[in-house]
Amino acid sequence: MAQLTVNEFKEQFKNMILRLYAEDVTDSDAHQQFTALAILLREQYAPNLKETRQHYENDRVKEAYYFAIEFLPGRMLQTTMLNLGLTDTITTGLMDMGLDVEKIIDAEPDPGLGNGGLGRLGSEFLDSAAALHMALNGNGIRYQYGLFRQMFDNGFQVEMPDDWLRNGNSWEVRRENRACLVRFGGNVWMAPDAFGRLVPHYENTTDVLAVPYDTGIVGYLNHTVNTFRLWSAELPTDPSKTYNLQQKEDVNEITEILYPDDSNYAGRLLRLKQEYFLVSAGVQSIVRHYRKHHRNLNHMDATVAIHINDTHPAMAIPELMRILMDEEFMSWDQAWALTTKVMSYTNHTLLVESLETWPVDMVAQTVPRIYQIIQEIDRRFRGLQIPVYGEERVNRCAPLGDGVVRMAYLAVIGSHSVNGVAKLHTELLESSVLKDLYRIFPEKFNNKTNGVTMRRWIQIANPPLTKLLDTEVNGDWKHRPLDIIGVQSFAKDPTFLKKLQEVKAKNKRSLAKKIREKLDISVDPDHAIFDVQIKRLHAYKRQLLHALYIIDEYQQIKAGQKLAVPRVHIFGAKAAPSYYYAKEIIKMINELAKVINHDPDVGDQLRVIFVPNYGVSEAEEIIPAADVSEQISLAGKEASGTSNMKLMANGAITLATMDGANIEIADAVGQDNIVIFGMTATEVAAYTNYSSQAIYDGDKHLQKVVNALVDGTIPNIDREGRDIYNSLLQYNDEYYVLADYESYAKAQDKITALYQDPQAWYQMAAINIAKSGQFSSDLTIARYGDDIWHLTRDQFVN
Ligand code: GPK
Repeated sequence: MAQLTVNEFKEQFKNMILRLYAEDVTDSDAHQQFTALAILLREQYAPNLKETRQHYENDRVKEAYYFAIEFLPGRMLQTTMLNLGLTDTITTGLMDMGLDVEKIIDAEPDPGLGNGGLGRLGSEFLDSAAALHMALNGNGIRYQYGLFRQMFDNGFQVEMPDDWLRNGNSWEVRRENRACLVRFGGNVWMAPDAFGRLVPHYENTTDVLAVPYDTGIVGYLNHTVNTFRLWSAELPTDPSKTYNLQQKEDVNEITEILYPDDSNYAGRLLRLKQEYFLVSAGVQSIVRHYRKHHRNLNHMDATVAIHINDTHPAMAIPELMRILMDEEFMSWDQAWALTTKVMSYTNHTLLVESLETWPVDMVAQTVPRIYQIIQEIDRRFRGLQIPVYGEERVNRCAPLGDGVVRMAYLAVIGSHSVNGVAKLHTELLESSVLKDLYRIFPEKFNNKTNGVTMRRWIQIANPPLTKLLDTEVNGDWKHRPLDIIGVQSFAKDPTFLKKLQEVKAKNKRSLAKKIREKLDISVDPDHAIFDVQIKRLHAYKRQLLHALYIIDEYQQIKAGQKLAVPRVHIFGAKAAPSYYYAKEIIKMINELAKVINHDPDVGDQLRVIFVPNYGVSEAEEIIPAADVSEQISLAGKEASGTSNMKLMANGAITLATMDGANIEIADAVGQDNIVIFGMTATEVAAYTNYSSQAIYDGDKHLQKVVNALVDGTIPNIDREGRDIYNSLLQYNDEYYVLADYESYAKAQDKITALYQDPQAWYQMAAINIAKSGQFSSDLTIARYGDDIWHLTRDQFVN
């Protein structure tokens, strides 16, 4: 761990500003100050990064590589200071010099290299693994443009490019000396080489140079610094070749943009190229690294594990097969045995529309050798399994079928471990989405419920709560997340609960201040319930259900009733640019917000805040201030959810359907400390004769609420209101919003009732915090390490 006094830091910082910008600190701006700090911190941990690498290499430590097409690292300044134990030294130093620490923190771009939960989970895992001395490396794509910046124009979502690298990235190190060539297209045929071995011959391929950029992932107060590697596509440097403009563009575009679609499969050629680019570069570099110390790859599984995060990197399987056979001359059987031992796969979704299937022609043309190998995997799978399980079942779950490559099936067949991300999700994979393969390979399937890193979501996002836990709770919750259970012993202690209430009040005031400054809307932090729904905008997540309840409240106010407790409804959500319906919901909520926030009849009773550009940094501001956590997806649709865990850890009460990890949260806190509503997954599955019209016809109250979409209550949404209304009635309400409405409204009323007894409310909050330890990603990643990758780690974890 770094040792640095405040004075030494100030000296080093001033020198850094001078060296970088030839300026005095007093003349520098926040961005320069951030850059200087980042470089200074990088220098601090560089020796540990080197030593960690050497330790893994020299001591033959098994390393796992987490392949993911998305990561959402969040800003890294505060986490790095925290993990190096330098937060106090540096903030004191900066304040001594009269600098604005908050402004410096805000000057760091928040890398949007992912869409939502899936990308964020990968980054949480890297943070947790480093904290536990686990050798886990990240492998991803260095998108030049991250997820679009969202703005609202007249209530409509507008997407702006996220040029996050504009001012450079001080955390990364370009390592051109470790670049690899990735081959696309052309023709390939098998023919004997000079030794008579059957090897592929290629012609007319397009070769792309994959250049890695490495960032250190600093372990929490330990010596471990792991590597997070992002690949960038460039033209090969071969001086004998020239390229025209089109060729240059074709190469550059591979890592130019992140696909902005969450849980929705687009089937575009460029995406296929991104996927192969990532896995080919990543697998090649792993093999090359391994080969430094080994004469052959025969026992690679002893020190290498490759994890396929969702199906996007599933071509890692045929890519490793390719290298083992074509370059290392292994037999198919030996290569296959090794590949399946090295590979493991996590599924993140139950939505059929998000399961990747690539047209065979596209795969054959883009990565011809990989396609040949997939064909052989398919042929052998059929040959082996049809005699046992029959043609019908095997046809249903083979890697090739209906003219497409079925990536999830390929991933299951080529891995030794397949996991879902919450108990219910894993059960549903086994019983529905992957049931045929579960029948064949039951031993591969296991559950790993998601987790979140309390370092970012409590220690950094919520300093007042951190302080309270530090002073009141025994044990070492920062190292042993389960120790946070200590809060439970205060759940009936009025003094503690009062303090917890003050913590929440403080966070709500800070958020209210930011809302006023940035959005020019006043909210009342001292009386209102802060009711939060933050996640991607998706029909299955049912932001619409929440919005209908807001309409309901508004109509009550207009009818002359007073809300028992004022409410501030806070949304944060980006919609995929091509997801028309989701964008209509955004427009509708924004217009609803406009009417409500400006209606004098409403007074202070109701506010609707749609925070633009929701991302990791916005989450850090919102989550500590939340009273209510909306987790209201249609049961059976949300694989896990992770904002549910972050919010409970910050003392919000979960308002939820029995979906994803909500079920495990309910089990942990007990029915008295969570508000559950709506149909269960089993009830939804059994509900075959659903008629939204019948529900509407039978419920006068609901009719009035739904009609507000089309009767002018909300201005400026002629088209959107009509489309949403039609989705509910004409198209029979695919996500059962109306079916769950009554139950949801009752649950909301229950929240209002509970909130009026502060002692009871903060007792629930305390129990939620106390039980949140089991959702720490430290525990989750330890289970991946123990059960799937077989990594060693520090013993210091519950
Ligand atoms: C799942 F399939 C996908 C996807 O493409 N993107 C994404 O963010 C999410 N997810 C799930 O929707 C969440 O329920 C889950 O908590 C998260 O992945 C992490 O597993």
